[in-house]
Amino acid sequence: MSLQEQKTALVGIVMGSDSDLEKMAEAAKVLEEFEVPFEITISSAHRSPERTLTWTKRIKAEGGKVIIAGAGRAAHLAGVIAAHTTLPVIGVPIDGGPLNGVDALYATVQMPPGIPVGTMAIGSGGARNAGLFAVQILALQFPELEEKLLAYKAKLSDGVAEKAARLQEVGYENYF
Ligand code: RP5
Repeated sequence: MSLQEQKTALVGIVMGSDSDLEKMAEAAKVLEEFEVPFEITISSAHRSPERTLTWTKRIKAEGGKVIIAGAGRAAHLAGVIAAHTTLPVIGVPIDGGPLNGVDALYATVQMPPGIPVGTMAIGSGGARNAGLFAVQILALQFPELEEKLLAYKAKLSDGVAEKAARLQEVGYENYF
């Protein structure tokens, strides 16, 4: 089945609270950019454990291939989800609390051996990378995503060259 024929979500995005949304929206933006069907919701490992479990099971049952989970503070969301599924789980530590996301980073990345969570950087940059990482996983199955990823990387590279060229505009000699 091609990506265009895909009717249900390939990626499930979940976050612990609506206070995470501003950061986690970056993951959603990437999936929109790459036209990957996804669904997004809020569920908490601590406040709504049953809802989290039901959502996790449903995503896989309906054909989801990757889960992105973002949470702040004692961020157990990605780890709990990983405990309940064989899908790859990408964790995003959110910098919402007084420890600026270092708490969430440790909670997300320090999984016990046996239950991996692919942990991204703290905050919106990590959420963006989570979206891209999900696309890279899906590109193994959908060749059109591989094409789009190559174009994306070429654009990134062009952007660097443009920035270097602008150094001349502010008086620096551009050697490369
Ligand atoms: C975590 O606690 C959530 O992921 C959020 O980052 C944090 C605070 O949640 P709220 O008190 O803003 O709802 O579980």
